[in-house]
Amino acid sequence: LELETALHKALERGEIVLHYQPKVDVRGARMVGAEALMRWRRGDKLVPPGDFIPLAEETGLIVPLSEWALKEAARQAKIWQLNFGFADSIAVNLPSRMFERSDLVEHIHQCVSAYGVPHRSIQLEITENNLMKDLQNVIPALHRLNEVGVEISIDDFGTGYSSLAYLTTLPISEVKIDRTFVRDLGITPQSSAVVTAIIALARAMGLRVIAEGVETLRQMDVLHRLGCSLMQGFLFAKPLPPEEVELWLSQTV
Ligand code: G
Ligand code: G
Ligand code: NA
Ligand code: MN
Repeated sequence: LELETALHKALERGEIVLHYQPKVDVRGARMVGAEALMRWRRGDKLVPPGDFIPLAEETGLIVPLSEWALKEAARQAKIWQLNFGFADSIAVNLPSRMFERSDLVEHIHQCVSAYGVPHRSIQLEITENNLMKDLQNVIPALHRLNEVGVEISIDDFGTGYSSLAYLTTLPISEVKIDRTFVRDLGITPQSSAVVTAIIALARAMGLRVIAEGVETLRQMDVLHRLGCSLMQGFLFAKPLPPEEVELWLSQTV
């Protein structure tokens, strides 16, 4: 309960911040977007999301936290657009609770309008498991988001049990190959079989495919050879405070 109260106050006091992990196109080593990841500045410590997101999910605080993250991402997109000609999107992770809300699309509309950025400046990541867990609420939301130009990326792809035939009917733009498959690339033949299949599936469905958790040159090479050139991972950059992302933006735009 103490942590719950502290987290609630943290949001009010502006102690929650977003860090951003660049998404890279290895053809040309260009940054092509970024994923926003929450941090809690608690005193002189930076609390990682693993230490407070689960509690936020249990208590429902994840809803105001996510609403704040959407607004903050729109604000950051505007700054980068103005100062660096940033034309890509910032991805925000959305828990399934946010898809239960009938006003999700309206809230996103308000966030982008408040800062005067296009809807495509915000991308949403939803995990494959959350997607499949709540299709009834998620599907109508995906359609409405697609209509206004907010792209959806399926996070942790390959770890769930989605019906692939079913997925082809959803308005999604991108699948993110889960890091567990990336980790074992070049180590186990199964991982490259899975990655090959995901890339073929994404192609057939007309989706972008991005690999997360890329840590080594070897993983990068295998992915590139298999036809995946979009990547994210410690090999390129860890999640960075905005000032450090700006070093990337000033070099690559
Ligand atoms: O940044 P890090 O690797 O520590 O993130 C750990 C976990 O916390 C990841 O599963 C990530 O998706 C989740 N997470 C980080 N930021 C957010 C956020 O803004 N919203 C939600 N729902 N989850 C987040
Ligand atoms: O899928 P999810 O949204 O949980 O991914 C975000 C998390 O992944 C963050 O906690 C981030 O710090 C972590 N992450 C990002 N790049 C890498 C990487 O190359 N290796 C590992 N192990 N974790 C990573
Ligand atoms: Na994610
Ligand atoms: Mn993921």
